[in-house]
Amino acid sequence: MSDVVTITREGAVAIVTIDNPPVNAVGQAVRQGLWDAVTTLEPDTQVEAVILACAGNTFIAGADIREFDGGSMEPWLADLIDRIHSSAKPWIAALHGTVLGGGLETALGCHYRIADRRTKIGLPEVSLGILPGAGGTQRTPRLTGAAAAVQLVTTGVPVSAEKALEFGLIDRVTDDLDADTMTLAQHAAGQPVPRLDPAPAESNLSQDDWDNLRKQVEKQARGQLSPVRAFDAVRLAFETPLAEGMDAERDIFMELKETDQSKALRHAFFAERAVGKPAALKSGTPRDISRLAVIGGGLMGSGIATAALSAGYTTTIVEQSAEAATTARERVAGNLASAVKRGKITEEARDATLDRLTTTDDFDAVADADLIIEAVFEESDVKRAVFDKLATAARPDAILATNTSYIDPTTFTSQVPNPERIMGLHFFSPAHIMRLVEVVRTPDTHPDVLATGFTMAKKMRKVAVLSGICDGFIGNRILGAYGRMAGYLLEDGASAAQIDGAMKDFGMPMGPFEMFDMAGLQIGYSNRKREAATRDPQMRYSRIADLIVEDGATGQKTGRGFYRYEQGSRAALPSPETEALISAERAEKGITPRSFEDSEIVAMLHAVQVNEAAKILQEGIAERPLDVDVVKMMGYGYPRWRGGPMQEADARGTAQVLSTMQSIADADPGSWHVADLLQEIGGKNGRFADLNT
Ligand code: 3H9
Repeated sequence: MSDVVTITREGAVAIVTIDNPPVNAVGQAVRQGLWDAVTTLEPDTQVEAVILACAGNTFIAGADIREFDGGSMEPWLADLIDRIHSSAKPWIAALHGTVLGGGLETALGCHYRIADRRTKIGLPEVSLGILPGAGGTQRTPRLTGAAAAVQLVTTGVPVSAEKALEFGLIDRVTDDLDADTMTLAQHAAGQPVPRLDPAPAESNLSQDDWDNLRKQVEKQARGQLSPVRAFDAVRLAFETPLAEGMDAERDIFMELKETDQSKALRHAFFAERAVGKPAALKSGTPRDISRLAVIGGGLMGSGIATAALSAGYTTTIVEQSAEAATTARERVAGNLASAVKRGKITEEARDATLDRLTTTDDFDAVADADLIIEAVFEESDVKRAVFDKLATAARPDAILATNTSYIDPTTFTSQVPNPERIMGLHFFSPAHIMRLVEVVRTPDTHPDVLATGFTMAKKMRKVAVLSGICDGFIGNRILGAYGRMAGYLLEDGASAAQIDGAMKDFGMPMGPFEMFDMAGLQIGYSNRKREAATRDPQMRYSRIADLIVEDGATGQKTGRGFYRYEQGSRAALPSPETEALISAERAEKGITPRSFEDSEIVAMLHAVQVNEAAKILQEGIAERPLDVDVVKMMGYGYPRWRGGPMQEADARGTAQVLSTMQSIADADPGSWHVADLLQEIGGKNGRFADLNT
């Protein structure tokens, strides 16, 4: 008998139970166990129906993703599912939890599917850069028709049990899974077994319709291969018999599994889980916290409060005046209202959530908070004033977090008793939607405080990444190098449109200059003016952004920045004024504009990010390359299918990245210095991934 698959019996019904924590992934041992179960049950004349169920929180959540990097695949899942489907006895899949990927495919091989009402059902393979490889693309369309199959397979987004029922993917939804499954099995026992029609599925779509649908999928995929190939496989279900479609599906699966995209997406999956377990957290125990206070109810503060409330925390926003407090409440209510609109929460849930919010202008209201997040204006003096007040108003054991994108949290350690309770949190705007949080530790921060930050972030359904202290922490420091290189490229002859276009073709949602215009050029301008005195005189300084601001244009909001914008539109159009200004600046500096290949632009912008990240790693600001990758993917739009800059460096070859970086540094040694770690890894064409633990 297998360790992970057991058989019990109740009269003529056999119950096959998978018990493979944490998510009952259908790895080799489970496949073998099920294979053996079929072998045992098929000839057993006492058994007239079989229930397939799972122990624990969930039915099978998919194939075991760790096996994709090698290891034994036999027995192949598709063959196992075929055997189940060909069984002379009815198999009934009892679904609960998350029925995903190979889990759903296994259920589709059964003859009946019954699901607990809270079950989520889907085929998320495309988000791992593959496609359902065990019949999902062929059996789903035969049950649901074209539209639902295309949706399920190409988006990867799971649906509710009710929706799955409506699609025809399952037969029943129940509130009493065990009892109703047994009743169904008893009725089915000894009856003819219903089987899927192996003929091509039917749809009323013309060839043109299919071609147009493919174009849509391609557009949405933005360079990602798997949704498009998965679409092709679904289409085959309408053109070929089941067996042929299955063969084609297996071929595409094998092809996609080996692509850099799939490797990057699998890396992203595991990296997003590994960031929550940095070594520095091992000695920390999260504290119990239930009451949060947020100082400042602006866009950031109200976003953070919305996330805190949604995570179940009782939350108080402290503002400077009663009016501002009211506005903060309205902001939170607005955020929750849009969540209702998007179908994320019900109106009742919204009301219950808002009931846990207090807004006030009384600073002493922080007195009962377990954790206080300061989210006031990004100015040291403004934040310092808040910490002065916290020194007496907060409980001496309350955790104090400063939300900041650049300010060193140790600025405040001398101001409050017990500075080991201070940490930085860098939320991304809008804070109730963006999932990344950088948790910044000071040399004093107690491991329990860090662990609490991570637990709180998880409850808020965010992904926390640990960062040490440096200018811009992990994400913005790398962004700084990226922006600087983009500025030099512009000055040297590439146009903003070319640079942005190249980066969008690479997979970024927007290019650097569109991003600058969207964020507004004013803050960067003020920062640069403030830092002018301390700037390294050896470092090349591109004045173009400053000149644009001094010409009265500060980005999208004012209708002009690097681009021109028509009223009410975000479409970036060429700005003759800005272009003239750039030409004049090149002439003034004596730069003869040269042309760049898009691939050169991408390689240079990639290399400087990897170089900065390598410095961040060697300084211990980030623990592992995967921490950098997650920050860039979750906070800065780095395409998941490239897995982040470090994964991309491994895919391109670190020797190549080093060589690009070396040329950049050789051409302008005042501005660039090759990181020792990049020298070391690139010098032997090694992999950053080998530093991940
Ligand atoms: C597939 O099925 C291909 C097929 O078409 C067949 C082809 C032949 N494998 O996320 P959590 C681990 S592709 C291995 O924190 P949650 C995860 O790493 C697959 N490990 O929990 C973590 O480990 P650790 C299609 C897996 O409750 C632990 O389990 N399926 C797998 O927040 C807990 O995970 C998917 O893509 C796996 N399949 O969320 C589903 N799944 O503790 C992927 C999880 O060491 N999984 N682990 O960090 C998920 O979406 C979520 O894990 C799930 C649970 C929603 C199930």
